[in-house]
Amino acid sequence: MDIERTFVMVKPDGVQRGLIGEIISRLERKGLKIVAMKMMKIEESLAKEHYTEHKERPFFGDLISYITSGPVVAMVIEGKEAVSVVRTLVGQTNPREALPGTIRGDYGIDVGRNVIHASDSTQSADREINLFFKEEEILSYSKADEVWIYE
Ligand code: IDP
Ligand code: MG
Repeated sequence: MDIERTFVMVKPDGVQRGLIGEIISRLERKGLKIVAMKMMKIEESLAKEHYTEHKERPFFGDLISYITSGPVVAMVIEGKEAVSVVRTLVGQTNPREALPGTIRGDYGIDVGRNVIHASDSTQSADREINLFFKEEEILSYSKADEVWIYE
């Protein structure tokens, strides 16, 4: 089975708007497994490292202010093809273009307030997981429902 790990984060707007539970519920109900999770305030240096691919973009400064503006909930999510499965649940970057039924489609309007982050590839996932979590913070365990989720 193609079990992958991906990095997911409820962004400061998601926390402030009381959407932590809603977002985690959607990931759980899909059948994904949470293998690490913490609430934290992102330091500017970590924010810049996390979003380094966007450092030349005009919105970079606003993005760093946004992501460091309040607590976030960072997670490592595991499952079969978890990277693309979670990106599908999250929806398009611009919430106005994201389909209803996706997290951004249901909960956002502006691209600079799009509620959630999820890694876009397995390489990004590895990089982002290593930025936010130590190896010992990521748990390996079986869930009782696995046999009902995977054939
Ligand atoms: P993603 O979060 O869907 O992977 P990216 O293109 O990697 O989208 O952009 C990272 C984040 O930067 C977005 O989630 C959004 O918060 C912000 N962002 C992207 N494009 C814009 C923009 O044009 N204006 C303002 N913020 C943007
Ligand atoms: Mg991205």
